[in-house]
Amino acid sequence: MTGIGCSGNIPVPLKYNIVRALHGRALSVATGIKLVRPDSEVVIFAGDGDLLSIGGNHLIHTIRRNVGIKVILVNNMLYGMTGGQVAPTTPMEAITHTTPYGNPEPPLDACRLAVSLGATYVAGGQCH
Ligand SMILES: Cc1ncc(C[n+]2csc(CCOP(=O)(O)OP(=O)(O)O)c2C)c(N)n1
Ligand SMILES: [Mg+2]
Repeated sequence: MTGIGCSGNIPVPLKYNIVRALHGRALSVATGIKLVRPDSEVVIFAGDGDLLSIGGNHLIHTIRRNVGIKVILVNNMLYGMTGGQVAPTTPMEAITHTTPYGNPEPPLDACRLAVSLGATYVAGGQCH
């Protein structure tokens, strides 16, 4: 499964069946696939905007339901595909196209959110 965003291109070269859902809805479509095909391995690649902003509601309830899917949240701390707008993960004071004077809002910690909702496995990493 992929969301819509730069990160949605990650699985494209892989030889798997790939479904692209509407921006923010990858979790819901993946839940449907897993329920219909419980023996399938369902993995989502999607961005921080996709999973935490427009799809934030779905993230909460997908974790709560624990249907057995894996989510790779690719956090580049903004909306990359649409040109670099502020996202819920953008650090405070960061300059983006929509925060030219610096982001006034504190960022959301996706790993802590997932742990608080009872996700069975949570890990975070950094690339430089
Ligand atoms: C319903 C809907 N709203 C808005 C958009 C426009 N849109 C496309 S990609 C994107 C944000 C992508 O950001 P992110 O999910 O963080 O992915 P990135 O490109 O940073 O990897 C938005 C808002 C859309 N395609 N569909
Ligand atoms: Mg992003």
